[in-house]
Amino acid sequence: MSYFPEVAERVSYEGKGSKNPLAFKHYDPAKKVGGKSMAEHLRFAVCYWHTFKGTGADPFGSATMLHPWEKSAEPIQAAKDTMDAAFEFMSKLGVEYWCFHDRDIAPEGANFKESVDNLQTLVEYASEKQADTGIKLLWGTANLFSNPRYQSGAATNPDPHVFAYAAAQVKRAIEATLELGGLGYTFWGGREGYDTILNTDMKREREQLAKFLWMAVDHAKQIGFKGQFYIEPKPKEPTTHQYDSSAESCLNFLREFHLMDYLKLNLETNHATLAGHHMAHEMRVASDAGILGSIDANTGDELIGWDTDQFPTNVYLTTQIMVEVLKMGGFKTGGLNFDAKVRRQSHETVDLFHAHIGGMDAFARGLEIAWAILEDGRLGDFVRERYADWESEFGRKILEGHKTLNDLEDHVLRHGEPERKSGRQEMLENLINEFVL
Ligand code: XUL
Ligand code: CO
Repeated sequence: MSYFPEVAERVSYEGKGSKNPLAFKHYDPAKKVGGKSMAEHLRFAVCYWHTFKGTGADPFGSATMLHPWEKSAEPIQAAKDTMDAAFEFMSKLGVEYWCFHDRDIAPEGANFKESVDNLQTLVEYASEKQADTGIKLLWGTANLFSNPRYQSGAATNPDPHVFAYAAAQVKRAIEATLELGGLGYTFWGGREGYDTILNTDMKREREQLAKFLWMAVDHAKQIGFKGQFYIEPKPKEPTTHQYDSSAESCLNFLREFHLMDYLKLNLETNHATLAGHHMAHEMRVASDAGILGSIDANTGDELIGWDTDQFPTNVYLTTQIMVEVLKMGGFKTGGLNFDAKVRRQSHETVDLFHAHIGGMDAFARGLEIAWAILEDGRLGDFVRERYADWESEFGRKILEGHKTLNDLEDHVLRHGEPERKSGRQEMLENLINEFVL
């Protein structure tokens, strides 16, 4: 049985002139960009939660997407049907990776034991599907935010019983990820923050979160899970203030609790903009600290203030992202996970193909442009030249600690006013457009 009859075989690359909405115009998986294929550079992943479980519901209205794979009244059957649909979709799209939350793939049971059994049933089912299709798990995670028990947080809950529940759930989710050969495991602290500081002991809650992560690190060691752990920054929503609010706040947290060697960042574009930053800024922060791990590829809406999780189609954005990815030498364990959902009115299954094809094409084009910009070298040369005086004897001596404030005052008295130099912002924007346009 096919859930996606509108796409008969695998979506193919037809090139730029194609008018076929179900073909790639730029993403040619085998095409080499600087020695590596597009597929190897981009490492696309489909996210289970939006793509197969998303309903189109918003704060003003109920579901518009009634998926054919969720028709069965029997929850495990519905979960298996959803898994069939997922692997059919991913195979037809030609992506190599997927990502899931425990509660996306298997329904929560009447008690914890039943939830564990449900998860195990679906992990075994997924394992067969992975073997049949060759599709691999980029990362797994646990949903520690939907169930009412987590209303006041999971690891950061005032009640250690809830902490224990979340810990047990994470233990099982890491084990599921290990069983599926996952390359990574993500912690997004859905409700790890506060709604009001009036009822919150922030110091204690952050310490609890650190303890929780340390316990996960220890458990991973104990069971032989060698995948990469990530935390995913997001400043707000659902809570007023999330503790992992930005790349910089995550770095502060990881350094404070000595976790730098164990976690990298999974950065999401819409989360960056909610934090008041460009994605390129968040990526540079993580990359400079050596902990840029993976990307949740989406985008926000310029006019709506919440996390709209739209598919990325802006080539300027994908170019900036790929410049940072190439500069760090490419993904190691991470990839580009489409943590994105089709709009409420795009309720047909074919819309899922349009959305992913558009995102993949935008990133393929962004990759080519980014490669060309870096190969051209003028941008890098400009930045290097801008700081060249720090490589002079005078500059180096300051940084090496051989100059005092007295020495610098002498320098100013001797040399007077510094010469001002243009930052050349407009020239550089035009340079980028040479490649984008
Ligand atoms: C929420 C979000 C999550 C994480 C995984 O904004 O991005 O879907 O990616 O829990
Ligand atoms: Co995300």
